[in-house]
Amino acid sequence: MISVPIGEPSFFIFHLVLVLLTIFFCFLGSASASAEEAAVLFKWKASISNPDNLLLTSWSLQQNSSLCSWYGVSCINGSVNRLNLSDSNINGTLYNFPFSSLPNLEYIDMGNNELWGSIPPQIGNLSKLIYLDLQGGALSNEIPREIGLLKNLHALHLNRNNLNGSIPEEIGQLRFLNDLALAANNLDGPIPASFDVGRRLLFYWNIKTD
Ligand SMILES: *[C@@H]1O[C@H](CO)[C@@H](O)[C@H](O)[C@H]1NC(C)=O
Ligand SMILES: *[C@@H]1O[C@H](CO)[C@@H](O)[C@H](O)[C@H]1NC(C)=O
Ligand SMILES: *[C@@H]1O[C@H](CO)[C@@H](O)[C@H](O)[C@H]1NC(C)=O
Ligand SMILES: *[C@@H]1O[C@H](CO)[C@@H](O)[C@H](O)[C@H]1NC(C)=O
Ligand SMILES: *[C@@H]1O[C@H](CO)[C@@H](O)[C@H](O)[C@H]1NC(C)=O
Ligand SMILES: CC(=O)N[C@H]1CO[C@H](CO)[C@@H](O)[C@@H]1O
Repeated sequence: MISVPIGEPSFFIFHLVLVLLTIFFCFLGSASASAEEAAVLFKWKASISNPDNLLLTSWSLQQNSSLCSWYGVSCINGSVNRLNLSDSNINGTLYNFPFSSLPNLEYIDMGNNELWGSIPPQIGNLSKLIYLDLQGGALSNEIPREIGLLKNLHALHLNRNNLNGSIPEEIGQLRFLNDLALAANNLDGPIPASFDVGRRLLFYWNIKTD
């Protein structure tokens, strides 16, 4: 007969099991989060005009490939925190970019590629975004007003594209923004009144403020 221990030892074992289960589910949680983020980023890669881009070879859903070691991807706790695809010869649009599925993304650097089409309004879903660089592409149409939802944004570089229309009023409400580059587009109209007077010209002329 096996005697089941009662009293303190079983209490201890109960707690041990609880701790182990917690660790297990945390691990499982972050593993499934990264599997989902890998799947949506892979889908975006498949949507670009040159998914065979050699720099993106590591972007694979094979078992031996892990999201956090993909080219240009940096993670915190298994979730994508930084995406740096600057100067990577990417020809494509942002229409399939998983803006709603990368909740921990803080830095996007996709400058100096062949990005075209418009900037989707879903960009406003990246609520933790601090840094957004889409300069040096062929992005067209207007800057979406949803950019004003990126409350943590410090730097916004959209210079050297084909953006048109007026600068959305909402940009003036981004209180941490101190580095705005909009030069070399087809933007027109006045600087929105929402920009505070001290920062106006500096912003317009694309100079960093502090
Ligand atoms: C980018 O892809 C489009 C569509 O496939 C193609 O027409 C265009 O020439 C490409 N641009 C460059 C610079 O390769
Ligand atoms: C993963 O496996 C595939 C197919 O077996 C192989 O071609 C690729 O080089 C491997 N990648 C890594 C990062 O080991
Ligand atoms: C990573 O996850 C652990 C456990 O959930 C948490 O305590 C820690 O603050 C997280 N680290 C960051 C940088 O978010
Ligand atoms: C992205 O990588 C380039 C080249 O390594 C580097 O110059 C740039 O500062 C990086 N951008 C960010 C936001 O880390
Ligand atoms: C911006 O450009 C697009 C096409 O490139 C055009 O349809 C649209 O009318 C332009 N918008 C403004 C405000 O000029
Ligand atoms: C999940 C989420 O925040 N979705 C939003 C993404 O952005 C679009 C366009 O702004 C909204 O309509 C969604 O509600």
